[in-house]
Amino acid sequence: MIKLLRNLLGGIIALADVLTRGTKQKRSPEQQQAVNIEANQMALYQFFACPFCIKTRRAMYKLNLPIEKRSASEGSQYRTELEQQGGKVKVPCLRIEQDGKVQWLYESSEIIQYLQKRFA
Ligand SMILES: N[C@@H](CCC(=O)N[C@@H](CS)C(=O)NCC(=O)O)C(=O)O
Repeated sequence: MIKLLRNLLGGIIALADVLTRGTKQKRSPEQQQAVNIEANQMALYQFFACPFCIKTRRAMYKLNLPIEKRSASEGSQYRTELEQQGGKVKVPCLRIEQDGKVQWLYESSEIIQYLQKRFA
């Protein structure tokens, strides 16, 4: 029951987010292409209705970052990956691949700060 209410509330927040997102950051086609290539090296492990994930997805949208979203719902392959490779099942978590190394960044505020520093 609590889970259902939590998901319902999360769904409402997710809808409100989509309706109030505003505009994306604009770049030249060349700049955006370069950003897309970098974003391709990342993936966000998340739950659809988690408020911390919604906050993070909102920042990704505003920064115009086409980062793949991977649902870490129960029983999913991505949940197992997150637990085994990231170290714990907590979302959001940003998987960053760079120079042949993989980093798992937890905490919505840290993820947003990282993305703003790198792409804003
Ligand atoms: N301080 C964290 C909170 C993240 C958090 O509490 N995430 C919850 C979902 S809303 C979670 O992953 N819980 C583990 C689980 O449900 O298995 C952040 O800002 O990212």
